[in-house]
Amino acid sequence: MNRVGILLVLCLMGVSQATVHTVNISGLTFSPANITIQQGDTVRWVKTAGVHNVRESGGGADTVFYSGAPTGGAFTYNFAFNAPLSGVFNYRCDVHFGSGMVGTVTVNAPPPCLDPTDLTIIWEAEDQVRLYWQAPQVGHFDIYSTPDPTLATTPPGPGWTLAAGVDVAAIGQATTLITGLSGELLFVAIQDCTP
Ligand SMILES: [Cu+2]
Repeated sequence: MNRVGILLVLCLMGVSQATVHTVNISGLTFSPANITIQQGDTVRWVKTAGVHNVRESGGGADTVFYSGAPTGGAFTYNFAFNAPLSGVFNYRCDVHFGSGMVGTVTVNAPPPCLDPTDLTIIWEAEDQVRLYWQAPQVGHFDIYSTPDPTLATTPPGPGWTLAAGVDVAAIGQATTLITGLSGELLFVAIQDCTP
């Protein structure tokens, strides 16, 4: 049998629900002082009293976030950590950082999406294929197959079969072997990139 293996790669970008994380400014502390959020989330600093502000500690013209000069009374300051922001952001109160009034926001970025050029399909036998990742990506990939080429534009749905689930746990190469195949097959790799 003359096999046809066509590999399609889809990256599912689900709708990620952005979350608002509240940091209370009370006394000489940010509470919680250290938080971890997902890229796209917002941090809301809430102050009810005292002369304080919020400034990302990098300082200078490239300061990522800054609530303005310290003021008394109440304020609410929101900052959305949208792409491409990621990593650890140190911040402080300009008045009281010497007394330890500092905090951090750690922003987790979603995993990079699968690049189709990093994935190849190799027929190793009549009934088995190896999918080969030259992968700078990590994450979980679901591999679906179908014998019906007319379904190629609508994967995965009715007529598609889950052939394998692959966890690529580290940057580098990864392969997976799918056996017990029959007929001409199309393959599709699905990565869920929803943060
Ligand atoms: Cu302060």
